Amino acid sequence: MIRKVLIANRGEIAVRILRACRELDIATVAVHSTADAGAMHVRLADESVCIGPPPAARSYLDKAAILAAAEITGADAIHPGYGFLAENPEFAEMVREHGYVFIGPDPEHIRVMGDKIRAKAKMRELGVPVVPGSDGAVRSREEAARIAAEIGYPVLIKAVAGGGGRGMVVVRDPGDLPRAFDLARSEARAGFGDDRVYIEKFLDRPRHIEIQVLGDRHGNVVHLFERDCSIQRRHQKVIEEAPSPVLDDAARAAIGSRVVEAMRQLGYVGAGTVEFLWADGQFYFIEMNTRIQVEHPVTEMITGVDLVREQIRIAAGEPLDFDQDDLEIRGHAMEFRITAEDPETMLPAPGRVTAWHPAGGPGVRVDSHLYAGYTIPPYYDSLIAKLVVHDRDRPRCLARARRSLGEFVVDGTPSTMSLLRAIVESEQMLTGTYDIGWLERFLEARRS
Ligand code: MV4
Repeated sequence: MIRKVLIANRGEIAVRILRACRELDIATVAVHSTADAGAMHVRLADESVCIGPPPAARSYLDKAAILAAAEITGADAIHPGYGFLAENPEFAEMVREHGYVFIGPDPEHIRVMGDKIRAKAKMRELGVPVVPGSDGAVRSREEAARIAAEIGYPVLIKAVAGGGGRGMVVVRDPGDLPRAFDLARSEARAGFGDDRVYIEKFLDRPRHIEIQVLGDRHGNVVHLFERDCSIQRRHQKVIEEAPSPVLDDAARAAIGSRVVEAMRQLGYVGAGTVEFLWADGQFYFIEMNTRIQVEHPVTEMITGVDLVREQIRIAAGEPLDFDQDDLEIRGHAMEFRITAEDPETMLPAPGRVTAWHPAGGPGVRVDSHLYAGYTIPPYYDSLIAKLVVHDRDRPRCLARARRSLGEFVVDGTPSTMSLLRAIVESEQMLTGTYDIGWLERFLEARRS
């Protein structure tokens, strides 16, 4: 039985978790740095504990401080949110060792999926389609040349310890491979302290489509369809939508059932997201995220499932109270990430919110921790609000998005609002014919 949850996070996701707890009559403990003393999640929580100075390393990443706060307040469980310690297997183990429920997957699954080589090998073993490439790290130029010849050029050399697009080298010509292999290894050694690299077939202009799953402790696993996250800039997602404009029901059911079967065999518990590249009508697994994700609301809007509530219920040992046949896609949803950044340079632009008027009306949801007069601190990521819109179909959803972005006011700090307004007026957004590189090309064209 979970009676009190410590939320080991901040910002909009801390408010989101707090809301789910309140609806379950679960008491809430907020932890905060000195910079977040006046933050929304602190104001709304039943209790709060200051765990350190502003730097994340001294506060939201300080495992001992968080566990001490749980001890002081008598919390039963800890929800890590996303980012910070959400996918840190040592933290998940420490939480359990100290007698608290970790609201998340088993530490071993966090560990496996956090290693891209092990994750890919495990998914291939479980029958999930993966990008063709090397079977693990590649040790020599000769091995690299042999594998590249097998899978065909262009190929991508990826750093095992890389992530978020860092440590990737595209090779289009066999003559360039030896030098590219050495370059990738030296960059990986310098950048991540680990020079292991692996090779994959380079997929040109794919889409990024991810499948949401939930597994309970009674062997039940369901998928909650897909999210199309292809509109990204420098590996930061900007707009996500569900369902994807390119999938039909047959493709959706096929990949969904493959993923569910894999998660069932794995014995996965909790919320998870299996990420794919989609190209030429085929899915290729790239990564799995063992946490709730920023973009989870679009899935909630089309299925009616409260994913954070399900995380808490699963952690409390309760079975899912619905099965796959109960789930269906209702309408269409889009999420727009509003960040306190200069829209041109993408540099963080902290500051004081002088005017705050979130959009509203039918089918509009705003997940945010902002309020008028709030000062956005410079120490953390720049996400300030998620505008999530839903309607019966994609055209209506897009019209609602345009209307919502038009009325949304956040003044006092630069934001990406103007960028989002430009994107929703674009041809590619209208037709849904974008790929992972489209936004960069669109912005480049606007600048030139
Ligand atoms: C790829 C790829 C093309 N081919 N792998 C970027 C970071 C990590 N999520 C995997 N990434 C990619 N892996 C192969 N074999 C293109 C990307 C990629 C990307 C993937 C998803 C969303 C945005 C992206 C932006 C640039 C590159």
